[in-house]
Order: sequence, then C-alpha cells, then structure tokens
Amino acid sequence: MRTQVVIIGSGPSGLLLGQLLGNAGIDNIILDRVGKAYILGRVRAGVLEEGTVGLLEQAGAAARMREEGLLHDGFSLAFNERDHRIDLHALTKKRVMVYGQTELTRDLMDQREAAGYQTVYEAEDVTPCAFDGERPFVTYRKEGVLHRIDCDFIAGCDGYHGISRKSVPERSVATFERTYPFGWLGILADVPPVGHELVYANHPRGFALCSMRSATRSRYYIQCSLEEKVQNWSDDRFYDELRRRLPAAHAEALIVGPSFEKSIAPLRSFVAEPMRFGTLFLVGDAAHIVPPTGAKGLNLAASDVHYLFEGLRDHYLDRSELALAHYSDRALKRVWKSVRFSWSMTMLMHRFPEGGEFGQKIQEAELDYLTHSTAAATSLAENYVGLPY
Ligand code: FAS
Ligand code: PHB
Repeated sequence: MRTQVVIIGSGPSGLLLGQLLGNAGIDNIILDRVGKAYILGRVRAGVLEEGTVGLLEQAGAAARMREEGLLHDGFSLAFNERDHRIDLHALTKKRVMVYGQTELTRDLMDQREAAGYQTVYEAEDVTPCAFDGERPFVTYRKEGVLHRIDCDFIAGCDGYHGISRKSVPERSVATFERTYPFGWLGILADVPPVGHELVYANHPRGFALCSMRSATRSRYYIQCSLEEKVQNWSDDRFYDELRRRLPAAHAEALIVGPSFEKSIAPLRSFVAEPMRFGTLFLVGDAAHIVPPTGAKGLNLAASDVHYLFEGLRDHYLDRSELALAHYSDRALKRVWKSVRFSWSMTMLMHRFPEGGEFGQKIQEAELDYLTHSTAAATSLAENYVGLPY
C-alpha cells in the first residue's frame, strides 16, 4: 500500500491535519491503536482559540461548533472572596470559543468519513520506519496480519505516550520538563454552569475552575494531591470542596447534580526538540504537554497542524521546501511562549505549600497587579486568546 502522508494518531491533531491534507488533494491514511469509541470517551479540553476555530472552518468541520459552541468575551479570576473579570474582547478584540474537544473530535471524524479518507482503528504495533531516509514507511498489525504503508512523510500525532517520539534515537531529541506537585480532579455533570463565563479561583484550600460545555453541561475542577483517588470523592464531597474555594456569590449559585465523568489528571510541562526528524514530524502532544491551566494543549496542537499543513501543501502543490524546512523552528517558537504562559498561570493560581509565605505573597501581589493594571491584564488576555501563528 502507498500514500503520500501517514498520520499516526486519530486525536484532534491527526484528524485536523488529515482533513486539511485530504481537502487539498494530498493523500493520507490515519492509523490509531484504539477505536473511535475509546477516543470519543476521553474528556479533555474545552476552550478554543480563534486560530483553532479558523482551522476547523478551513477543514470544513466547524458547522456544529458554530451552532452549539459558546463565544466568550472574558473570564474571571477569583481570589480573596472576590471576582475580577478579565475582559478579553475589550483588551484584545478577540474572543474564545467554548466547545468540548470530544465534540470537535467527533466532528472531524464525521467529516473524514464523509470525505472517504482512510482511517485504520485498532491498528497494533504501529511502527514508523526509515524516516531518516528518502523512502519512509509505516508497519502495523491488524487482526494478526502485518501491513506496510510506503509514504513520503510521517506525521507523529500520537500524543505524549505515542510511538513516534520514542522511535527517534534518544541522542537526537532534547527534552525539557517540569512536573507539578498536584493534579486536577475534574467532573462533568449535566447541570447549568455557575456563571456564563469561566471562573479560575485561587484559594488557600487550592485552585478551582468552573468551566462548561454548554448552558446545561458543567465542567468543574479542583486542585488535588497526586495521592488522591477518584473513588474517595463522592459528588457531594466534590461539590462541598468546590463551594469552599469559590466566592460566596458563586458558591450560592452552584447547581449540583450527578457527575457522569470523574477523573484525576496530573500536570506537567514538557517540550521535545526538534519536532522534525528527516521525514517524521512530531505534532501536538507527541512533542509538548502543558498544564491545562492556560487552556493551551489542544490549541498548540492546532498551531502545529497549521505550520505542518503549510509545509506539506507547499511541498506538493508549489514544489517549495521552505515552509517544511522551517516547521520545527516556527512551531517551537509558539510552543515555548504557550508553555511559558501555561506555567505562569499554573504558578499564579495554585497552592504550593513548599513555596511558603513568600510564595504566597508573590501570588497575591501578581493577582493585585493583574486586576489593577491594563498593561498586565492585556498581556494575560493576549496569551489566553492565543498569540498569532
Ligand atoms: P491526543 O493524545 O489527543 O491523541 C493521540 C492519539 O494517538 C490518540 O487517539 C491515541 O490513541 C493515538 N496513539 C497513541 N499512541 C499510538 C500508537 N503507538 N499507535 C497508534 N496510535 C497511537 N488541553 C486543553 O487545552 N485544556 C484542557 O482542559 C485539557 N485537559 C486535558 C486532560 C487530560 C487528562 C489530558 C491527557 C490532556 C488534556 N488536555 C487539555 C490536552 C489535550 O487536549 C491535548 O492537548 C490534545 O488531546 C492533543 O491532541 P493530540 O496531539 O491529537 O493528542
Ligand atoms: C475545560 O473546560 O475543560 C477547561 C477550560 C479551561 C481550562 C482548562 C480546562 O484552562
């Protein structure tokens, strides 16, 4: 079998890249080790930058998002029992779109199926081969049969735990990492959200985030110890703790109901450099991970896709190698700025007991500065809505 681009991973980055390539007439096959249902069962991101929205429009997969997504002009920082609104639109003339990653993934899968582009789910032992030469190929096993796909390029869109980055000789990859001494315990429940915008709360008991998926579906998170177990957290216990971390007005407005998803996610910052190895390109979580505090993970995957699609389109349609040659540098420039922002939001909003009184005072001073200085709020806002591609 032969195609122009093999994409490993049917998450947001693989699906978005596959749709843009297919629509440009560039042949591609997506391989994923799990099935569609498993991928759609994962609950992750919820906030899209305008750049990500634009790419979904370009991919022809934005119709349902436009109908069901919620455009937000701002969000709140809650601390010392008070709410401070960051008016994103007034400060940047931009907005963010609240629309779940699960729905975005479903829309891209539907578009791919409608276009007849090929995807192999439950592909085992996917292995990128000979990507340091001119004739790369990928092998995989399906129902016990070994398959080989010859191609021109391989896009490693297979996430942090994927095979692509691991297939590169260790000496060729530089990694940079920071782990955080806590996780996020999150729930999804079909109850109206506590407010019409997101609330990020800094509280002595720990960070909390009130987010949503729609006007009737809420997504809540609280900072928790990495030793915590989901089974120790009944809905009542979760809601009680969430209330204690919110200003009174939000705590009183909180509408509770049975959760249908509850999970703990660890937080880390991670970057692998470079993002290109011969004809293998790392995209999205395969190359970088950010703590979800800045809502950047999914949006960074989208900007990687933008740069790689430009490079592959110019290679095939314009016979130009320039954009492809600069993929890694261009992507990493934006990656590191988002990694910085996500790290700074995480340091600002969470409790770090080891940071002591001094660390606490620095957080309070920064929150005070952010909510009294237009310059500081503008810097926060332009990072949150997404820096230019
Ligand atoms: P993904 O991990 O989404 O997809 C990779 C795909 O590759 C998967 O389908 C996997 O099955 C497949 N794969 C892996 N190994 C393979 C192999 N060997 N062979 C074949 N296929 C393979 N981001 C935010 O912006 N906000 C959030 O609130 C947020 N919350 C998150 C919570 C959790 C628990 C996690 C893990 C991430 C969260 N993220 C969040 C980040 C998340 O949204 C990612 O940025 C996003 O999924 C990146 O998309 P992909 O790069 O496509 O990787
Ligand atoms: C979410 O809705 O899942 C979400 C929103 C904003 C974040 C993180 C997660 O910063």
